[in-house]
Amino acid sequence: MRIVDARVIVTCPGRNFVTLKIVTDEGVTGVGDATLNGRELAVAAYLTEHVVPLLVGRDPARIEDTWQYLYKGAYWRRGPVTMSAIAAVDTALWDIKGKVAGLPVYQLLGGRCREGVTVYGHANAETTDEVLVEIARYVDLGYRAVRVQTGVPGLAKTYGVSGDRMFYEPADAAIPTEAAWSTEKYLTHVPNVFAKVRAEFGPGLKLLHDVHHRLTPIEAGRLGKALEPFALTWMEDPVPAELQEGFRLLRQHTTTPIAVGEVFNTIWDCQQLITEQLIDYIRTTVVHAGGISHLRRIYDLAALYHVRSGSHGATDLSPVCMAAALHVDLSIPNFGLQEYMRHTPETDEVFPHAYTFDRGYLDPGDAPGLGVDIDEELAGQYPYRPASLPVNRLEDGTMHSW
Ligand code: KDG
Ligand code: MG
Repeated sequence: MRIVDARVIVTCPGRNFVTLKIVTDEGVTGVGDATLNGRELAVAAYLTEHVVPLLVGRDPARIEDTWQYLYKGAYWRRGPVTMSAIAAVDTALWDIKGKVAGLPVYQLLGGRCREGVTVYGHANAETTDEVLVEIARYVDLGYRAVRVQTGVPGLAKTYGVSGDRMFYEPADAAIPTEAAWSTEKYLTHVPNVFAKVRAEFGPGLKLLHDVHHRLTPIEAGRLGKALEPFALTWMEDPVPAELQEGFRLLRQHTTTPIAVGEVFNTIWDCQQLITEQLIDYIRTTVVHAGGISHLRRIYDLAALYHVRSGSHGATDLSPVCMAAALHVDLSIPNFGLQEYMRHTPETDEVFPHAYTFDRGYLDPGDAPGLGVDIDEELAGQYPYRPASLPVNRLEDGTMHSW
């Protein structure tokens, strides 16, 4: 079998997605997600100009060799653009391998390790009273784990709080919108929110919170300590993670579990975090961390060090990525949680998929391959729209982490 074509499809059914579709001479096709929020066209160009010409004529069965060829062959290693492009190829080749074998990809990865993939949803609202209502909505839908974000009194806009509650979309304008940030106001407010949430929902519900890289290690230590009585499942991205050794300081001050990794691209971004046991959950996922092959490598390393998976699953990761993530989630021994922000009906229509949600669990289904496709004709009706992620400044105007 040979690859005869590879198409890069950019579409915007409510938000932008980049998808690679690989076509073989026997008519079998595979899809891979290549979406990099706010930088979509960079990955589309990388694929179109530099990767697709190398794929035509190759044997689609040689997944690892193709990964190594694209990674080592570029000379310029790592980085979100390169790794998202490699991820798309890798994912599409696993899809083809599954279809050729007549098996869902999770069977090729070793089969089921659990009955379903436990997911967490996003409850968000301006006020604590409103967020209690939102959490109850997820509990009614059967969710066992909920991420909780609220507005911060005195700040006009806060990360993770959306007008449209189920479909949070931060990339809202061509030129980045600007928000103001105060660490002091935030640190005073958040423990009060979780005190009320825990009192209302009791000990059974898994609670999570995303700090979105905004604190220093010692500030994060203070927050983690203040949240200990409310037994969070994790505190996410407490600090910007370029400085892996910075987590040592935070770790000395709190037993609140730490999750990190949605912006990581390779195992090298989290090697120290994992091997020094500085984190509890690694949140890399298929599209931004080099595809199914490389993600498995990260999760295997993590398994040795008691670190569990917590794959990123925001709406800017397409249903193709979600499907691929579920096959990995189902088949690894050290699965923790899977983020599940629902896609809009328009997105779901462009990407017909076999995965289903039932009482807090997702299941990839048993269709051969990944069980997801792109309706190219429908995708063509939604042209690309420039959209950037926002930026964040301190109240005096200093640029801060978003
Ligand atoms: O594109 C950026 C989003 O994916 C990110 O802000 C979402 O932090 C996020 C999360 O945990 O889902
Ligand atoms: Mg996050």
